[in-house]
Amino acid sequence: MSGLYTYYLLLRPVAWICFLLPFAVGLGIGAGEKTELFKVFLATISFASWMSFSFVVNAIYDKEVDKYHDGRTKDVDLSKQPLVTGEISVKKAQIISFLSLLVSIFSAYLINQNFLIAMILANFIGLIYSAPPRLKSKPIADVVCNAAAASLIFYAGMSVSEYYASIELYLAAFILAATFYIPTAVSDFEFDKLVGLKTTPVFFGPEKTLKSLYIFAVFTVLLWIHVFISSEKLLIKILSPLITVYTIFYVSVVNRRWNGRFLRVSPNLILAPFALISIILYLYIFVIIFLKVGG
Ligand code: GPP
Ligand code: MG
Repeated sequence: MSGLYTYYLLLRPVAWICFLLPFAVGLGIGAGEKTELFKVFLATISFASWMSFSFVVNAIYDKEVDKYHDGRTKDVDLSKQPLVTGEISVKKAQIISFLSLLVSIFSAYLINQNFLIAMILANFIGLIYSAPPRLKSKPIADVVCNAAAASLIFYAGMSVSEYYASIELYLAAFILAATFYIPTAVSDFEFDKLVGLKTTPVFFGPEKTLKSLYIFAVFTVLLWIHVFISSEKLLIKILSPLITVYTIFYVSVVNRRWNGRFLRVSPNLILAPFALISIILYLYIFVIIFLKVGG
């Protein structure tokens, strides 16, 4: 196995796409007069280092459970992650995670105070999600951690340009993130149950958890319709109908894939559209910056 691939399995950059989307949407919504190319660059470094920190900490604390993974429904086969195979030592992984944390916080410090606070909190959630109190193994807390992390990184994205939205937008982001996260937790159900992780679907049962998804979806759709009506931002006007339609599509696909015993949804159902929209948003941000410089 090549050295680079070992680090790919440790850092899992493809899985970062889940959080890149809310970050890029935040950057995009904030983009305007105050946006600076250098700050967008630094913020992206801070984002990537936060993800690196969170995933390396996750690999360290999941070392004993990941070895039982069957390789399905994930971005990588976790049983081949380098702490399980011994290719990277725990000590080395700890050093990588610590350096990632330092880079994430230091680059955030160079941007502004609100961005720094958001990144400190995001890194803190990344830590307690996997390390004791290990919220990933506590019902509801696992969903709250992921939804809170997505909302925080969304806020962080906007704060790069010192743009701040009304509370409903953060709430809409939180509920949306929970709606998208829950099915991924249900598809992990068999594995999590096997290794003794008390995630939301393990605690409530996968069927009940999937049923709750309808309620989450209704709230998501209502909140994004409200956001669409109340916001004057063109980008929000464009994104909210897309979000509403994709939420309905996603929830209906997920429910059709449930076979009464387990859920198999391809991670690409999230990763592909999230990656595409993130790329478009970065291009949009560059256009805004260059128009500003030119004009
Ligand atoms: C992997 O968790 C997910 C993360 C490390 C990201 C969480 C980051 C936050 C800031 C909340 P997992 O162990 O539950 O899933 P997997 O089985 O894919 O490793
Ligand atoms: Mg893990």
